[in-house]
Amino acid sequence: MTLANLVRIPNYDTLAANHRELIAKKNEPIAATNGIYTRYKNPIITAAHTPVEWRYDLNVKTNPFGMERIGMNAAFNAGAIKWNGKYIIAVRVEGVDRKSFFAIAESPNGIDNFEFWEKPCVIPQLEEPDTNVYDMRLTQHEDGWIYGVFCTERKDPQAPAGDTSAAVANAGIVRTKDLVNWERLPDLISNTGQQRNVVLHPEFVNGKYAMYTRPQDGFIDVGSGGGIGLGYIDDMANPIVADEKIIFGKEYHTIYELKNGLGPAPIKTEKGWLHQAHGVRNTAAGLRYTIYLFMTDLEDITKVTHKPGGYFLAPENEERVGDVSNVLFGNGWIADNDGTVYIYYASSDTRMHVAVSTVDKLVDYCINTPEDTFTSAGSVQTIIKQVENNKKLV
Ligand code: M1P
Repeated sequence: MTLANLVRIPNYDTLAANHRELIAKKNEPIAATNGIYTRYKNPIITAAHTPVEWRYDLNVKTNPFGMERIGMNAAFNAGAIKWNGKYIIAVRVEGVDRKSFFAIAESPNGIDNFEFWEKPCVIPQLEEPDTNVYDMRLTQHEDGWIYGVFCTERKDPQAPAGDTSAAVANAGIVRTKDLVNWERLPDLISNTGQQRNVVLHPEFVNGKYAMYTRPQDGFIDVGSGGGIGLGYIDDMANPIVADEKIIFGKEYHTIYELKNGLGPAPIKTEKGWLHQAHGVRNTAAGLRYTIYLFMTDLEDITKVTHKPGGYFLAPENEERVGDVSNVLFGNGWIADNDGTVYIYYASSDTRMHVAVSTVDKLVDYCINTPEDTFTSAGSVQTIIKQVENNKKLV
């Protein structure tokens, strides 16, 4: 018997063994595929992946029943980056207290064995502290920093006395060189109301930082705002976003009819910038979030060049159920040097998954998938055109 065995909660060995088993579990591709991407069977990160030490006081004197002291509710909406040869995700972990925070997890291969680093990220606070932070987008910028742009949420100071839920959302900004020490920069300064789903473009544009935005009138409702915007910042230490213009608006009777927002920073390809976004529509069962792709011009990043119709990824099977059901949300992907793309997406605000494709396939998908015609008759014509073309081949 070591001293640790005597003073540690008796169930520690079981907890640690189960945790190790979960992390070591191999993932496997799901056979059914549309040829565009391959989904994988197991979620890559869940609340159960958080370290035992975050959740349990291991001292038998202060925790005689070996009970969980700090519960974790969900692990989702992760930013991603390949760094020092490892597949890194900056996960939105949510405790049972409803507070989200960021924690880094890494994998040797991008599809399984994701393991959280020892401690969650410490995000320095501004004069007005964040009440809640979530959905970090990581951008390896050509200025040499890794930026994390996330949503910071605070109570709405204009809310009437009895309203204890109204909030104000804005973009918080941090930067780092090691993913451990984070320098906090001022929050985004924009003239377009609240902001969520804000993403930094990886390259300078005419010597300026380019920032994708998502202006909104209210906290949930985008109101007259909405759409994916793009504006420019001279200095990230004074992040005033100027010349903000909507480059991809919401549109009636589409999968982004109610609202949309950019996912991760775009991937540069020979044929243009490859973008991932989420689109939201309303249904009798509530909001439905799906993921879609589009491309913009290499030189003029305001110009959308390819708009494949419909969604790219939508919730399936168990992905459909969770804290906020019928939601797929993506804010992280990694394009490897060999062209493989790891698409990290969250289901129903609860857990993280991976789907794997390639740059070539995703570009082909964007260029050759028919666009939405915005009418049923148009959809029929799109199908008939393909059938007619196919007839020449059989
Ligand atoms: O609950 C679904 C998503 O809702 C928000 O996204 P959006 O701002 O586009 O509506 C975010 O809070 C996101 O975290 C969440 O997954």
